[in-house]
Amino acid sequence: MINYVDKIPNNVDLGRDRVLQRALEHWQPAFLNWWEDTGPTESRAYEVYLRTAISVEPDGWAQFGYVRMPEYRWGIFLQPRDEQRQVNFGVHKGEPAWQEVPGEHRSTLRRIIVTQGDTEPASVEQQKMLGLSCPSVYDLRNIFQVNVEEGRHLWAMVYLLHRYFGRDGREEAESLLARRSGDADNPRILGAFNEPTPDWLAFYMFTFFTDRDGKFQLCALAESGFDPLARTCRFMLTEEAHHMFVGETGVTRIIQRTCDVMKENHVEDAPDVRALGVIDLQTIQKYLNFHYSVTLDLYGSDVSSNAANYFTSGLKGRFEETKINDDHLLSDATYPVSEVVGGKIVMKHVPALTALNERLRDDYIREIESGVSRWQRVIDKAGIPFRLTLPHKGFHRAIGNFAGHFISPAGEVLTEEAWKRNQHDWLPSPQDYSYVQSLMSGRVVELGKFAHWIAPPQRGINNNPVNFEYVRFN
Ligand code: BYC
Repeated sequence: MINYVDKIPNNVDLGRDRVLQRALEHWQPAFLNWWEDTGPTESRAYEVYLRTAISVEPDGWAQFGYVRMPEYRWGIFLQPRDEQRQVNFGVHKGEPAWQEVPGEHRSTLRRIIVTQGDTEPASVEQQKMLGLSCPSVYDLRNIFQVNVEEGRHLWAMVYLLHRYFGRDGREEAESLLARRSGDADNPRILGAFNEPTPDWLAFYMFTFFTDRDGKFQLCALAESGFDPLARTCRFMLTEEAHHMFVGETGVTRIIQRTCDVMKENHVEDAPDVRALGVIDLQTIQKYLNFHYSVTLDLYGSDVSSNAANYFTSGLKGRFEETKINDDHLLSDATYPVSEVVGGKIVMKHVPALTALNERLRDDYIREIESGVSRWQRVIDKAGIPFRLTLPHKGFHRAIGNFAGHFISPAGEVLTEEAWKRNQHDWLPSPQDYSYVQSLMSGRVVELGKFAHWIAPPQRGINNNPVNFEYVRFN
């Protein structure tokens, strides 16, 4: 069970280590200042119907109730320890899982933890303004739930930094509160986390695409031979599922609404659809292209010696590592990666050890494909002849073998000029963003009401009705 008596809720017996407890209690007000500064705008007094972790057991972790967000009980929750656990891959395979950081991997491990930790506050910063244009009280509650949990994920990484990395760890924990998404001088570490999330379509796409990178990266870290990292990631994954649900159902509801309006009014062309105040499917496709491509970059280079090193040293595994039937060393295996040679995309086989980023990206793409086909079903059911497609893996990439090349969504290698001529057919143009934002100029807060451009959800949260008072505005 979780200790809620201490200032910092935890299930790691924090009270036993006074020095650590004091260090974290020192970081806590800095975190609250950060939340005040960059958390959801104008939300301080709202009472939000939120879930809070009460136990890390799979069946009973969430308790729902009204909470003012600055009073949310952010804390440190790790999955219970399995005494028998071993390092399951790399050269240390078969050794007992590490309970302390192995000296030779200290800086690598710190870097992975910092990179993971950096994304969490970044996403809160990116979503700061969205409450002011929420399509319903139900959606407002969901974004706040996502935000407080990203805050908790930051706590999860900060705990590891403080507990296992001494002074360097404490300094890194401070820097996590100092960087800012999109800041010219002190930006967040990874590309996608410096992109704006300017509207709710972007938010749902982000939680569908980018939070799912979170899932796959956390799954890979949950395999880590460094046991405290594995255990904290396992618990984070239980929270991540709701974020992806918010994204997937949010986009589904937008598509549903658009299709309903198209059918009722017998219109198909984008300008006619827009004239009816909903988001045309072409614009949804462009948002999809954008979020998919910037998220693919988050997996790093296709061929990466960093990734090989993380694996060999037992720090970061593959997706579902222990379910894979091979030597877990990858000494002789190869893996296909693409590259652009002489204006053509060609496949080549490289040592699998160096292609682990690409492999994780491919695992991710498979899951994305099924999500997109669920969206497609809504369109098909409405009898509308429109196909949502995933662009080619090389489209609009800034990291890896495709960076610096100009690939169309269909996978043709183009000149820069040809690509630029078409880019606004593929990615949202300033006009597309303005149109979407014009629909979201104010917030909808009447209980049970939804903005014109989105369908209501099928059900509410925690068995409550859709028109439940999920946020009390006070
Ligand atoms: N943007 O060898 P390479 C989440 C850098 S999301 C900018 O390819 P590596 C969440 C790289 O740092 C999950 N820079 O990279 C979602 C390196 O820099 P240096 C977050 C990039 O190390 C929604 C250089 O390029 N977790 O949780 O194999 C809401 C060469 O890189 C990018 C993690 O990412 C980029 N996109 O792989 C909230 C897990 N990509 O050394 C939360 C931890 C690469 O030359 N991170 N670079 O200065 C990792 O495992 C690895 O750092 C990466 C990169 C997979 C990200």
